[in-house]
Amino acid sequence: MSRLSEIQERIDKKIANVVVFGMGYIGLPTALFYAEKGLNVTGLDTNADLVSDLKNGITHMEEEGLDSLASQNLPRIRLITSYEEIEKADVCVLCLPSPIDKEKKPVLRFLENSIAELGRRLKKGCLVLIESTVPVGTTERLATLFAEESRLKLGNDFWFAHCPERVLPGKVVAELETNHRLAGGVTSQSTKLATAFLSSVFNAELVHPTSARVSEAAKLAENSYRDVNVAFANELARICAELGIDVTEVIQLANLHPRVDILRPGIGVGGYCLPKDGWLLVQSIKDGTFVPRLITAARSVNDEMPAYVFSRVQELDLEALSLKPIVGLLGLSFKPNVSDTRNSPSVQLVHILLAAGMEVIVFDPYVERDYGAKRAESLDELLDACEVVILGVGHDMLVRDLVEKDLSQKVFIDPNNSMPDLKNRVKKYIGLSI
Ligand code: SAJ
Repeated sequence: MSRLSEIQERIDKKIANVVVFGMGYIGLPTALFYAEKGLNVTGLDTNADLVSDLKNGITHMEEEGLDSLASQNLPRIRLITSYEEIEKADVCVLCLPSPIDKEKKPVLRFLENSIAELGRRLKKGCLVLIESTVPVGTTERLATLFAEESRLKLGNDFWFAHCPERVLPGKVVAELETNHRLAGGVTSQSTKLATAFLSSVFNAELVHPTSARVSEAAKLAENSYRDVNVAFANELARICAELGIDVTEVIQLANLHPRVDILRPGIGVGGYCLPKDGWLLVQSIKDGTFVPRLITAARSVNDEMPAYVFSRVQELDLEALSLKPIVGLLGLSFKPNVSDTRNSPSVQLVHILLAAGMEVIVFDPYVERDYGAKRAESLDELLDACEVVILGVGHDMLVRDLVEKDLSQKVFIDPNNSMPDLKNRVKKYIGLSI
C-alpha cells in the first residue's frame, strides 16, 4: 500500500495519528476539538511549563466553553515538548505564531524551524497543514524546505496544505465547529488529502478545496478588509470631529442604506491579527511592481487613534476644571470581554498619557498588569481617585457596573461610544467626534 493510500485510509477510519504543533490560542482549542471528535491527538509545545500546566488541566486561556472542552479532552491528548516523539505522525497541524517585526516584515522562523525539525525526523511521509496566517507563497516555500530536510518527495511521500483558522477570539470554541474552512493544497493531491482530513472532523459542506496561495490570500484578505473598514470609520470620526457632528449618528443613518455597513470607530485596532495581516498581504508582493497604498494607509489611520484620543484628553484644561491631575483608564484588553492585551490600543494610550507626564490609574477586571500606571483594585477605587475617566474598553461587566455609579462629577471620555446614555449624567461627556 502506498503512503498516500495508507494516510487516506487512516483518515477515513479516524485512526490517523494527528500532531498539533503549538498549544496556544489556536492550537490548544484545535487539539481539544480533534480529541473530542475521537482522533488520536498529540499536542506538542516546546514551552515545558505550558505543557506541564496543561497536564495538570491548567489552560491559561479564557474562552467560553474551553474549560469544559479541556476537562473532558485534555486527558485524551498526549502532551509532549520534544520532536523526538512524532515519528508516527500521519497528519501534522502547525498552529505557530507568524508575527511581524518592528519593520513590519513577516517573522516566519517559528514555522521554518518547526518544518526543518519535522523534516529531519519524519522518515515516513505525512500530511502537513499550516494553520498560521502567512504571506502568500509561504506554504509552498515551507514544502520545499521540508523536502530538502527530509529528502522525501512532495506528492509521493508527503503532502502540504494551508488551512487557516478564522475563529474569533472570545468565541473560539463556538466558531471552531461553525466556521467555513479552506483546504489550500500545494498540489491537487495535497488539496484532496487536506479536504478529506478536515471533512473527517468538520461538516464537509464547510470545507472548501482551493490552492495554497489562494487560501493564504483569502485569510489575509479577510482581516485586511476588516482593518480597512475600521479605518474608514475612524477617519470618518476624525472628519466629524472637525465638523462638530456626532459620527455615531452619521454612521447610524448612513447604515440605513441597504448596501452600506460602516463599522464602529473607536480607540484603535488591536489584537494579534488585524494589526499584522495587512502588512503580511502587502509584503506578499514585496518584489512586485505594484505598491499597495490603501491597506497600509488604513494601518496608519488605525494606529493613530490612541494618540487622537489623547488629544481629546489634552483639550481638557484640568486646572481650569479644577480637576485632580490624575486620569483614570478603564479597560486594557484589545477588545471587550477578553483578557488578551496583544497590541491593545488602550495600553498604547496608557503609555502616551504617562509619556506626557500625566498621572494614570487603571482598572480592568480581566487584566492584572498595570503597564506602568497605578492599578486600582476595583472600579470604586479608580472612581474615588480621579475625575477624568476614560472608558478604553467597554467590557460588559464594566458598563453594567458604571451604570449604577454616581458619575455626575466626572469628565467621561468614551472613545468607543460604549455608554452614550451617560451624556446627561456626567459633568462633561467626550465622545470620539463630539
Ligand atoms: N474593531 C473596531 N471597530 C470595529 C471592529 C473591530 O475598532 O467595528 C477593533 C476591535 O476593538 C479590536 C480590533 O478591531 O481592537 C480587532 O477586533 P476584531 O474582533 O475585528 O478582530 P479579532 O482580532 O478579535 O479577530 C479577527 C477576526 N477576523 C474577522 O472578523 C475578519 C476573526 O474572525 C479572525 O479569526 C481573527 O481576527 C484572526 O485570528 O485572524
